[in-house]
Amino acid sequence: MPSTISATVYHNYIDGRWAPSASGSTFENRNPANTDDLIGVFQQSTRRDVEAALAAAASAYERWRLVPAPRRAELLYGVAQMLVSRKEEFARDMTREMGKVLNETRGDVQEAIDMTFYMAGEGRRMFGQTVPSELRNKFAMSVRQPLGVCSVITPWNFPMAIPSWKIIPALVCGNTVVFKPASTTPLSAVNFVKVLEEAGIPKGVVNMVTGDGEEVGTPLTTDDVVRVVSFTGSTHVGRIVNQAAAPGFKKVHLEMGGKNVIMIMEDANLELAVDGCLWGGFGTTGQRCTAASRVVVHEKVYKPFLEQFVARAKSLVIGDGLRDETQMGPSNSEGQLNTVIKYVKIGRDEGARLVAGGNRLTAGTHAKGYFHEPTIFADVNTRMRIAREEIFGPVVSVMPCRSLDEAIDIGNDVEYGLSASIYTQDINRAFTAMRDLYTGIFYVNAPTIGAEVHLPFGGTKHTGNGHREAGGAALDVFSEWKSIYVDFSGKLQRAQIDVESL
Ligand code: UN1
Repeated sequence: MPSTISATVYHNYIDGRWAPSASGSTFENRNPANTDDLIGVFQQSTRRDVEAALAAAASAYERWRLVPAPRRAELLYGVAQMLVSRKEEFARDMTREMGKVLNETRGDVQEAIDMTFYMAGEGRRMFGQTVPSELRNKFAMSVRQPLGVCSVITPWNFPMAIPSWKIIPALVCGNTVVFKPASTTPLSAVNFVKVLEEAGIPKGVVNMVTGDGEEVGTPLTTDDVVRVVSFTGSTHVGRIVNQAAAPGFKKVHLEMGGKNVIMIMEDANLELAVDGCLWGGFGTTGQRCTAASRVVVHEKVYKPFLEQFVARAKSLVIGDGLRDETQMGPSNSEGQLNTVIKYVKIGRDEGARLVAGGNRLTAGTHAKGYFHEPTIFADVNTRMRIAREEIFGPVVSVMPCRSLDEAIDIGNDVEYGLSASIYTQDINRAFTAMRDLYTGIFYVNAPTIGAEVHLPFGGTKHTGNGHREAGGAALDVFSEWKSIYVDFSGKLQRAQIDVESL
């Protein structure tokens, strides 16, 4: 192991100060494309650190909630502009710690920019309702109010975009935040929080605590001060978060797993569908919740589709995401790579036909990273675990079907419901699938990835718990309604009882 002595040490951000954890312990952040490359050393925080951060957030809330929303939004416009000017630097840092290729990390920072501009606009909207009262000389309206302290727990696959989806709408609505980033991508979190600090977000309004999921996550989901928990990650951990937060009746927003399907009909433009499956299946090394890990193909075009898909997957250039020629980077961590390896074995044991990849890459420039070949299993059926369980890696299961109805049945036959897509030229089929796939996101003639920030993002069934983030829907997570009645009649008027005669 190379020495850590010269590594940059990064701190927690609590009440406007960068400070080490009370524990005195740290953890290393290493490049998944080359584990000799030590990116930095981060704080292994304890419950005490989290409690300090929560106290800072609770105290800052009393001032921040009263700052007019358009003024809060002005600061956010500043945040967006700073992200624009530092996009390239942040993308490079992100590729180094997360592994995905530079074009994708640029997209990740861009998604944070888009979200921040969008939400800054909400500072002058955040519409409520004004409605007529049933009584004379009475005024009725609804307004959005903030909730208080929000815990934001985010994954490593979109290290800046996903934190922005949560932190920025929380702030524009007038809440304060304690943010726990994933332990394999804390540098992007530091970069983001530094921008918030430099843009003038007051102390205590945003706090960041790095460290272990359980040690840091438990107080974030149970402490009395917390009113909202917004979590993106696995369904397994999401259930723990939900149960931990339930006794305190916290508002819990969960964004969890996916087993997303691309359906290819016999009339589809096959070349376009192959492009979509490569991007949807192997983009971000398959590490998106929206990744297309299942492809259902009409039997009439099954063979030609598979030939093209396999040939194109085999020709993908795998390597360090910072190199121009790389098309697919490593898995984010050893644990993630081991999950991929485990599922490849499961697929083989289940009798699926391995038609591309299947191996870890360990030679030459791949020797020090978590690289794995893009892998395709053909002739998969719905009972196989590789067709049902989220792998979060470069493994795609291809399944034949005989009709649109069968494709839809297969598409829906998983516990998740995030994203789905259909390739067809037939508008009737497209609309039928659009209606009948029970997912939160649907695409026609495009893969399952590529959501834009101004529409709701989230899924059905075990993917979510009924909330959506992004777009106007994010405001529903980070605010709650207050209905207000103003009686200017000067007398007691009883709703439902004092009915006026005409
Ligand atoms: C995720 O997969 O965790 O729609 C987020 C997309 C991206 C966001 C994905 N804009 O694929």
